[in-house]
Amino acid sequence: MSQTVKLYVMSRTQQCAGRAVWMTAKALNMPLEIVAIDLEKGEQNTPEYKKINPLHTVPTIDDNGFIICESRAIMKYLANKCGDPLYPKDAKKRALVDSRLDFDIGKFWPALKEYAYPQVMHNKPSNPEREKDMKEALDNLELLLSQSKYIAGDQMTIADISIFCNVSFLWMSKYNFANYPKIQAWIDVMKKLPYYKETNQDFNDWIHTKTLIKGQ
Ligand SMILES: N[C@@H](CCC(=O)N[C@@H](CS)C(=O)NCC(=O)O)C(=O)O
Repeated sequence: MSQTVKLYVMSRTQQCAGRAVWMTAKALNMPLEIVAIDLEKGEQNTPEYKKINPLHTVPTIDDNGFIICESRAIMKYLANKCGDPLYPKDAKKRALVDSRLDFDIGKFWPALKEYAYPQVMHNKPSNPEREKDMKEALDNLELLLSQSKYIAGDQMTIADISIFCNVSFLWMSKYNFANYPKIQAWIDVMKKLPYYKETNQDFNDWIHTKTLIKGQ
C-alpha cells in the first residue's frame, strides 16, 4: 500500500528550503509526513540519514522508497506527479519556470546567502560588495515582475514559491521594499495564500527577531 510522502526538513524554524517544499505540497493538497532533522546536533551526518541521502542535506523526500533531494527538483517532482500547472506541462511555459528557478539558484540565492546569512546567522555587519550583488538580484526580480503578475507568467508556479521563500529572509526589521513596488505587490499576493500562515509562522517568528545592519 502506498505510504504518505516523507519530507525530511531542518527542525526549528524551517529556515531552509524545506518550507518551499512544504508550501508546494500544501498547494497540491498532498499530505506529508514531516520528519525533523536537527542540523545543530549533526543528525544529517548519522549513518541512518546518510543511507537516505548520501549528500546529507535537507530537504529530502522519500516517496515510497523513491528518494530525492534538492528543493527545486523535489518541487518539480511533486507538481509533475500531480500533473499540476504549478509546474506546467507546456514546453515553453515549463522552460520559463526552469529559467526562473535557475535564476534563483544561480543568482538570487547566492547573492542572498552572501548578503544576509552573515548578518542573520552571525550578527556581522553587511559587506558593501555583497550589498551591491543583492541589489542587482532584486533589481532583476523587479524587472521580471514588471513583465507579469507572477515570476514565470500570469499563473503562480513553483518558481514563485522557491523565490518567495528566499525573499522572505529579507523582511527583517530594517529592510523594506519601498524601491521595489512590483516585488512588494507580489509578496502581498503570496502572503494571501491560504496555507501561507501555517507554513511560514515559525519562520516569521524567528526572522523578526533578526535585524539587518543596513537596508537596501
Ligand atoms: N540547494 C539545496 C540546499 C540544501 C542544503 O544545503 N541544505 C542545508 C541546510 S539549509 C543542509 O542540509 N546542510 C547540512 C549539510 O550539508 O550537512 C536545496 O535547495 O535543497
